[in-house]
Amino acid sequence: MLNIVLFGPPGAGKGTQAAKIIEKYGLVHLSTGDILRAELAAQSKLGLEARKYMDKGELVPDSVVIGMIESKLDQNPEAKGFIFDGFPRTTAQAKALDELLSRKKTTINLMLALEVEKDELVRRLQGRGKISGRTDDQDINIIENRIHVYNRETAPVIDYYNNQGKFRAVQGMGSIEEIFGRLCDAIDRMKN
Ligand code: B4P
Repeated sequence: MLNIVLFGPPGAGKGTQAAKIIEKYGLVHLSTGDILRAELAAQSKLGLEARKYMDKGELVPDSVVIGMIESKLDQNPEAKGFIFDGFPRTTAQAKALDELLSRKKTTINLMLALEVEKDELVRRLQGRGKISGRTDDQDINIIENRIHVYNRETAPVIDYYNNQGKFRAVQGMGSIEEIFGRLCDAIDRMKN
């Protein structure tokens, strides 16, 4: 199996690049942001609970997202591999993911971390906010808080994978195709 964590701050291009990677490598896409937004649209109990955090730019509690990932892994027993997009976002989530995968006799092969300057993150998120209707992209205070929460709670996940020798930094500035090329190079180097 090929299991990749696609990592980076809000607006780094995780969702954009994940769509291209799954097409090229035939992996299953697991985006906690997408799953949470689907729950929100369905007005499920989980979605209504998650909204309280997402609307402030805070992280949804670990127990909620870990449970979501576990059920998605169970729903895809034949997968060639997974791309984890926006997960793990805390060290507790990273540890839980390792445990879930080891029960399935597999592991994370690579963590690809997109590096993008803060001004560009804000520009991209505000751009998306104008067309997507996502409320968390439309308010500069929420965007600033998401970046702050990333630096405080999510960036330490880099150390977790670096200690396992799985962390690769990828320049996330430039065109979508240029960045995709860099990600593919890193994946192909790891496979060969
Ligand atoms: P996510 O859905 O993961 O939101 P994101 O980080 O903003 O998305 P992403 O990084 O994929 O967007 P992209 O750059 O592709 O999370 C939303 C919320 O859900 C979180 O704030 C949190 O509350 C909650 N949540 C999710 N997962 C969680 C977890 N594990 N634990 C707890 N809470 C969790 O796209 C941004 C824009 O940039 C797009 O418009 C795109 O077109 C554009 N873009 C991309 N690449 C570009 C490029 N190279 N040049 C120019 N524009 C580009």
